[in-house]
Amino acid sequence: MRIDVVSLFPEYFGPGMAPGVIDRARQRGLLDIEAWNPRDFTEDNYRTIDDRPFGGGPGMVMLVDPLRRALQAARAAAPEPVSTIYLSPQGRPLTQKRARELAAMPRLLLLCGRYEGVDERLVAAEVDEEISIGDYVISGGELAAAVLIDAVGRLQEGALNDADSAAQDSFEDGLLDCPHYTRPVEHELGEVPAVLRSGDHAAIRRWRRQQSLLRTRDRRPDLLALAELSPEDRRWLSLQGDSNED
Ligand code: 9D3
Repeated sequence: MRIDVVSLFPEYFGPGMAPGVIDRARQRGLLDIEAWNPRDFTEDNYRTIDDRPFGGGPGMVMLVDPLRRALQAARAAAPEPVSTIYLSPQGRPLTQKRARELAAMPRLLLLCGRYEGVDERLVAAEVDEEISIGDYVISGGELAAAVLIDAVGRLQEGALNDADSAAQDSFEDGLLDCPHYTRPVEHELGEVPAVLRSGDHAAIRRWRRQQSLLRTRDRRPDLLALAELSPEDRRWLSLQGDSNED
Protein backbone atom coordinates (compact mmCIF):
# COMPACT_ATOMS: atom_id res chain seq x y z
CA MET A 1 0.00 0.00 0.00
CA ARG A 2 1.15 3.51 -0.80
CA ILE A 3 0.24 6.47 1.42
CA ASP A 4 1.03 10.04 0.37
CA VAL A 5 0.78 12.78 2.98
CA VAL A 6 0.53 16.53 2.37
CA SER A 7 1.91 18.29 5.43
CA LEU A 8 3.89 21.35 6.48
CA PHE A 9 5.92 18.96 8.67
CA PRO A 10 7.01 16.13 6.35
CA GLU A 11 9.68 15.10 8.90
CA TYR A 12 6.86 13.53 10.94
CA PHE A 13 6.57 10.81 8.33
CA GLY A 14 10.21 9.87 7.91
CA PRO A 15 11.71 6.52 8.85
CA GLY A 16 11.27 5.88 12.57
CA MET A 17 7.89 7.62 12.59
CA ALA A 18 6.29 4.61 14.30
CA PRO A 19 8.83 2.15 15.67
CA GLY A 20 7.77 -1.50 15.75
CA VAL A 21 5.10 -2.89 13.48
CA ILE A 22 4.87 0.11 11.11
CA ASP A 23 8.60 0.60 10.68
CA ARG A 24 8.94 -3.12 9.98
CA ALA A 25 6.10 -2.99 7.43
CA ARG A 26 7.93 -0.17 5.64
CA GLN A 27 11.20 -2.09 5.64
CA ARG A 28 9.41 -5.16 4.29
CA GLY A 29 8.05 -3.04 1.44
CA LEU A 30 4.41 -3.51 2.55
CA LEU A 31 3.96 0.19 3.15
CA ASP A 32 5.35 3.11 1.15
CA ILE A 33 4.87 6.53 2.79
CA GLU A 34 5.74 9.73 0.91
CA ALA A 35 5.33 13.23 2.32
CA TRP A 36 4.75 16.41 0.32
CA ASN A 37 5.33 19.88 1.74
CA PRO A 38 2.84 22.46 0.41
CA ARG A 39 5.48 25.12 1.05
CA ASP A 40 7.42 23.61 -1.86
CA PHE A 41 4.41 24.42 -4.05
CA THR A 42 4.19 28.14 -3.25
CA GLU A 43 5.07 30.64 -5.95
CA ASP A 44 5.75 33.84 -4.00
CA ASN A 45 9.08 34.95 -2.53
CA TYR A 46 7.82 34.53 1.02
CA ARG A 47 6.59 30.97 0.35
CA THR A 48 3.24 31.90 1.91
CA ILE A 49 0.95 29.01 2.85
CA ASP A 50 -1.66 30.79 5.00
CA ASP A 51 -3.57 34.03 5.39
CA ARG A 52 -6.11 35.71 7.69
CA PRO A 53 -9.68 34.44 7.68
CA PHE A 54 -12.36 36.41 5.84
CA GLY A 55 -14.97 37.52 8.36
CA GLY A 56 -12.34 38.00 11.06
CA GLY A 57 -11.47 35.91 14.07
CA PRO A 58 -8.31 34.40 15.47
CA GLY A 59 -5.75 32.29 13.67
CA MET A 60 -4.89 31.68 10.06
CA VAL A 61 -6.33 29.61 7.23
CA MET A 62 -4.28 27.55 4.77
CA LEU A 63 -4.36 28.82 1.18
CA VAL A 64 -6.04 26.80 -1.57
CA ASP A 65 -3.32 26.87 -4.23
CA PRO A 66 -0.19 25.47 -2.54
CA LEU A 67 -2.28 22.63 -1.07
CA ARG A 68 -3.96 21.96 -4.39
CA ARG A 69 -0.67 21.78 -6.25
CA ALA A 70 0.80 19.50 -3.58
CA LEU A 71 -2.23 17.17 -3.80
CA GLN A 72 -2.00 17.08 -7.58
CA ALA A 73 1.73 16.32 -7.50
CA ALA A 74 1.14 13.48 -5.01
CA ARG A 75 -1.67 12.01 -7.15
CA ALA A 76 0.52 12.15 -10.25
CA ALA A 77 3.38 10.31 -8.52
CA ALA A 78 1.66 6.91 -8.86
CA PRO A 79 -0.83 5.57 -11.42
CA GLU A 80 -3.59 4.13 -9.19
CA PRO A 81 -6.59 6.33 -8.39
CA VAL A 82 -6.45 7.58 -4.82
CA SER A 83 -8.98 8.61 -2.23
CA THR A 84 -8.18 11.93 -0.53
CA ILE A 85 -8.73 12.12 3.22
CA TYR A 86 -8.58 15.34 5.22
CA LEU A 87 -7.73 14.79 8.88
CA SER A 88 -9.95 17.28 10.66
CA PRO A 89 -11.81 17.78 13.95
CA GLN A 90 -14.99 18.01 11.81
CA GLY A 91 -14.49 14.53 10.39
CA ARG A 92 -16.27 11.31 11.22
CA PRO A 93 -14.43 9.55 14.06
CA LEU A 94 -12.02 6.83 12.92
CA THR A 95 -13.20 3.29 13.74
CA GLN A 96 -11.62 -0.14 13.34
CA LYS A 97 -14.25 -0.86 10.68
CA ARG A 98 -13.19 2.14 8.59
CA ALA A 99 -9.51 1.32 9.17
CA ARG A 100 -10.15 -2.17 7.73
CA GLU A 101 -11.86 -0.70 4.67
CA LEU A 102 -9.08 1.83 4.07
CA ALA A 103 -6.42 -0.85 4.57
CA ALA A 104 -7.81 -2.71 1.55
CA MET A 105 -7.18 0.24 -0.79
CA PRO A 106 -4.02 0.35 -2.90
CA ARG A 107 -3.35 4.02 -2.09
CA LEU A 108 -4.43 6.83 0.22
CA LEU A 109 -3.71 10.55 0.10
CA LEU A 110 -3.83 12.26 3.50
CA LEU A 111 -4.13 16.01 3.95
CA CYS A 112 -2.95 17.50 7.25
CA GLY A 113 -4.14 20.93 8.31
CA ARG A 114 -2.43 23.41 10.63
CA TYR A 115 -3.66 26.66 12.18
CA GLU A 116 -7.46 26.94 12.01
CA GLY A 117 -7.63 24.60 9.04
CA VAL A 118 -7.78 24.82 5.25
CA ASP A 119 -9.92 26.99 2.98
CA GLU A 120 -13.27 25.22 2.65
CA ARG A 121 -13.21 25.49 -1.15
CA LEU A 122 -10.25 23.13 -1.20
CA VAL A 123 -12.12 20.65 0.99
CA ALA A 124 -15.19 20.83 -1.26
CA ALA A 125 -13.22 20.36 -4.48
CA GLU A 126 -10.41 17.98 -3.55
CA VAL A 127 -11.37 15.95 -0.48
CA ASP A 128 -13.38 12.69 -0.54
CA GLU A 129 -13.68 12.15 3.19
CA GLU A 130 -12.96 13.94 6.49
CA ILE A 131 -11.74 11.85 9.41
CA SER A 132 -11.20 12.81 13.08
CA ILE A 133 -9.37 10.67 15.63
CA GLY A 134 -11.65 11.62 18.52
CA ASP A 135 -13.27 14.35 20.54
CA TYR A 136 -10.23 16.19 21.87
CA VAL A 137 -8.08 18.98 20.46
CA ILE A 138 -4.62 18.37 19.01
CA SER A 139 -2.50 20.97 17.25
CA GLY A 140 -2.71 19.76 13.68
CA GLY A 141 -3.46 16.86 11.39
CA GLU A 142 -0.01 15.19 11.50
CA LEU A 143 -0.50 13.14 14.65
CA ALA A 144 -3.96 12.15 13.44
CA ALA A 145 -2.46 11.04 10.10
CA ALA A 146 0.17 9.04 12.01
CA VAL A 147 -2.62 7.31 13.96
CA LEU A 148 -4.48 6.47 10.76
CA ILE A 149 -1.28 5.22 9.08
CA ASP A 150 -0.57 2.98 12.08
CA ALA A 151 -4.12 1.58 12.18
CA VAL A 152 -4.12 0.87 8.43
CA GLY A 153 -0.46 -0.17 8.10
CA ARG A 154 -0.62 -2.92 10.71
CA LEU A 155 -3.52 -4.48 8.80
CA GLN A 156 -1.39 -5.01 5.69
CA GLU A 157 -0.91 -8.70 4.95
CA GLY A 158 2.39 -9.75 6.51
CA ALA A 159 2.79 -6.74 8.83
CA LEU A 160 1.87 -8.58 12.01
CA ASN A 161 3.58 -11.60 13.50
CA ASP A 162 1.37 -14.55 14.51
CA ALA A 163 1.84 -13.29 18.06
CA ASP A 164 -0.14 -10.11 17.41
CA SER A 165 -2.75 -11.63 15.10
CA ALA A 166 -5.20 -8.95 14.05
CA ALA A 167 -8.15 -11.31 14.38
CA GLN A 168 -7.76 -11.35 18.16
CA ASP A 169 -7.59 -7.58 18.52
CA SER A 170 -9.77 -5.65 20.84
CA PHE A 171 -12.65 -4.22 18.77
CA GLU A 172 -12.52 -6.99 16.20
CA ASP A 173 -15.19 -8.74 18.27
CA GLY A 174 -16.58 -5.47 19.63
CA LEU A 175 -15.37 -6.05 23.20
CA LEU A 176 -12.44 -4.75 25.25
CA ASP A 177 -9.51 -7.09 25.76
CA CYS A 178 -9.16 -9.33 28.83
CA PRO A 179 -6.37 -8.81 31.43
CA HIS A 180 -2.94 -10.35 30.73
CA TYR A 181 -0.32 -11.82 33.08
CA THR A 182 3.21 -13.17 32.78
CA ARG A 183 5.97 -14.33 35.16
CA PRO A 184 6.32 -14.44 38.12
CA VAL A 185 3.26 -16.31 39.38
CA GLU A 186 3.71 -14.85 42.86
CA HIS A 187 4.58 -11.19 43.24
CA GLU A 188 4.17 -8.65 46.04
CA LEU A 189 1.57 -6.93 43.81
CA GLY A 190 -0.52 -10.09 43.67
CA GLU A 191 -0.68 -13.49 42.07
CA VAL A 192 -1.69 -14.69 38.63
CA PRO A 193 -5.32 -15.95 38.55
CA ALA A 194 -5.31 -19.72 39.10
CA VAL A 195 -7.49 -20.48 36.06
CA LEU A 196 -4.75 -19.18 33.71
CA ARG A 197 -2.36 -21.78 35.18
CA SER A 198 -4.88 -24.62 35.19
CA GLY A 199 -4.17 -25.92 31.71
CA ASP A 200 -7.95 -26.15 31.19
CA HIS A 201 -8.24 -24.37 27.85
CA ALA A 202 -12.03 -24.27 27.83
CA ALA A 203 -12.04 -22.72 31.30
CA ILE A 204 -9.38 -20.18 30.25
CA ARG A 205 -11.36 -19.21 27.16
CA ARG A 206 -14.50 -18.80 29.29
CA TRP A 207 -12.70 -16.70 31.94
CA ARG A 208 -11.20 -14.39 29.31
CA ARG A 209 -14.58 -13.91 27.65
CA GLN A 210 -16.16 -13.10 31.01
CA GLN A 211 -13.44 -10.59 31.87
CA SER A 212 -13.91 -8.90 28.48
CA LEU A 213 -17.66 -8.72 29.03
CA LEU A 214 -17.31 -7.23 32.52
CA ARG A 215 -14.73 -4.64 31.51
CA THR A 216 -16.73 -3.62 28.48
CA ARG A 217 -19.89 -3.22 30.53
CA ASP A 218 -18.07 -1.16 33.17
CA ARG A 219 -15.91 1.03 30.95
CA ARG A 220 -17.56 1.09 27.52
CA PRO A 221 -21.29 0.33 27.79
CA ASP A 222 -21.62 1.96 24.35
CA LEU A 223 -19.57 -0.90 22.87
CA LEU A 224 -21.44 -3.57 24.81
CA ALA A 225 -24.72 -2.34 23.35
CA LEU A 226 -23.37 -3.01 19.82
CA ALA A 227 -21.53 -6.28 20.51
CA GLU A 228 -22.88 -9.62 19.40
CA LEU A 229 -23.51 -11.50 22.65
CA SER A 230 -24.40 -15.17 22.93
CA PRO A 231 -27.20 -16.32 25.23
CA GLU A 232 -24.44 -17.60 27.54
CA ASP A 233 -22.76 -14.16 27.57
CA ARG A 234 -26.06 -12.54 28.55
CA ARG A 235 -26.80 -15.13 31.19
CA TRP A 236 -23.38 -14.66 32.75
CA LEU A 237 -23.56 -10.85 32.73
CA SER A 238 -27.00 -10.88 34.34
CA LEU A 239 -25.55 -12.95 37.19
CA GLN A 240 -22.90 -10.29 37.89
CA GLY A 241 -23.38 -7.16 40.00
CA ASP A 242 -23.69 -3.69 38.48
CA SER A 243 -20.06 -2.76 38.70
CA ASN A 244 -16.62 -4.34 38.79
CA GLU A 245 -14.39 -1.24 38.97
CA ASP A 246 -10.71 -2.13 38.75
C1 9D3 B 1 -8.32 25.63 18.89
C2 9D3 B 1 -8.89 25.98 17.57
N1 9D3 B 1 -10.18 25.32 17.41
C3 9D3 B 1 -11.32 26.17 17.75
C4 9D3 B 1 -11.45 27.47 17.08
C5 9D3 B 1 -10.34 24.72 16.09
C6 9D3 B 1 -9.28 23.75 15.76
C7 9D3 B 1 -8.56 23.88 14.59
C8 9D3 B 1 -7.57 22.97 14.28
C9 9D3 B 1 -8.97 22.68 16.61
C10 9D3 B 1 -7.96 21.79 16.29
C11 9D3 B 1 -7.25 21.95 15.13
C12 9D3 B 1 -6.17 20.99 14.79
N2 9D3 B 1 -6.64 19.61 14.83
C13 9D3 B 1 -6.60 18.80 13.78
O1 9D3 B 1 -6.13 19.20 12.73
C14 9D3 B 1 -7.17 17.47 13.88
C15 9D3 B 1 -7.84 16.78 14.94
C16 9D3 B 1 -8.13 17.17 16.29
O2 9D3 B 1 -7.82 18.27 16.79
N3 9D3 B 1 -8.82 16.28 17.06
C17 9D3 B 1 -9.18 15.05 16.62
N4 9D3 B 1 -8.93 14.65 15.39
C18 9D3 B 1 -8.25 15.52 14.57
S1 9D3 B 1 -7.84 15.20 12.99
C19 9D3 B 1 -7.13 16.66 12.77
